[in-house]
Amino acid sequence: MQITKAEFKCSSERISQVPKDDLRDIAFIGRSNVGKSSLINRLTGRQGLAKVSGTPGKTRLINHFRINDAWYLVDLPGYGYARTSKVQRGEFSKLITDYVLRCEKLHFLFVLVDIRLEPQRIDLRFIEMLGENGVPFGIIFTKADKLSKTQREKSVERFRKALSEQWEELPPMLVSSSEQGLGREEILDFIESCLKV
Ligand SMILES: Nc1nc2c(ncn2[C@@H]2O[C@H](COP(=O)(O)OP(=O)(O)OP(=O)(O)O)[C@@H](O)[C@H]2O)c(=O)[nH]1
Ligand SMILES: [Mg+2]
Repeated sequence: MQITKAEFKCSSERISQVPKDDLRDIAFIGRSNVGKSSLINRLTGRQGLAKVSGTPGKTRLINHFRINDAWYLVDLPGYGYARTSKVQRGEFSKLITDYVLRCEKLHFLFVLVDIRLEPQRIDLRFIEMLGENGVPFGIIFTKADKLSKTQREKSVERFRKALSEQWEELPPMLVSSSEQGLGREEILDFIESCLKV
C-alpha cells in the first residue's frame, strides 16, 4: 500500500472524543519509548507528524492521523512508565484500556516490543488481556537496527517461545527499524490486507 496523504486529525483524552466518522483505526501500543510515534512517522514518510522524544511518556493522548482519507493510524500513550501519576496509571491507564477494549473504531492493534529486550512481563500481561478480550492484534519488534540479523532472529524466537507457553495460536509478528526503514513495506501490506477484512 502507498500512503499518499497523511494528516493529523485530533488528540483525545477520552474515548468519547475520538472521530465520529466510520473510518477504521489501526493503532500502535507498547511500553513508553518503544518507538510507536517514530514508526508512525516512518510509515507515513512524514517526520514530525507524531511527536518523538528520547524521554519516555511523550505521547499522552490518543492521536488520530487520517491516512489516504480512508483509515486512521492511531498513536497511543505508552504503558509501563513508572513516573506517570498513580491516579492515572493502574497497570494500564484507563485511557488505554477504554480505547483498546471499548472503542468500536479499533480494527487492529499492533503491540510494539523492543527487539533488544527479553520478554517483559508487562508486555506479556498486556497481550494476555488482549487475548482474553478477543482484540485482534499483532506484534511489531522495534529498533531492529540495534541488533545483527542473527541476534534479531534469536530475539523473535525467544518471544515466540514465551508466548507459546500461554497460547496455542501465535499472533503475526513483524520486525522493524524506524531508523532504517526496515519492515515498512511489510507492515503497510499487512495493514492493507487487514483493512480488506
Ligand atoms: N535506533 C532506533 N531508535 C529508535 C527507533 N524507533 C524509535 N527510536 C528512538 O526511541 C525513542 C522513543 O521513540 P518514540 O517514537 O518517541 O517512542 P514512543 O513509543 O512513541 O514513546 P512514548 O510516546 O513516550 O510512549 C526516540 O529517541 C527515538 O528516536 C528505531 O527504530 N531505532
Ligand atoms: Mg509516542
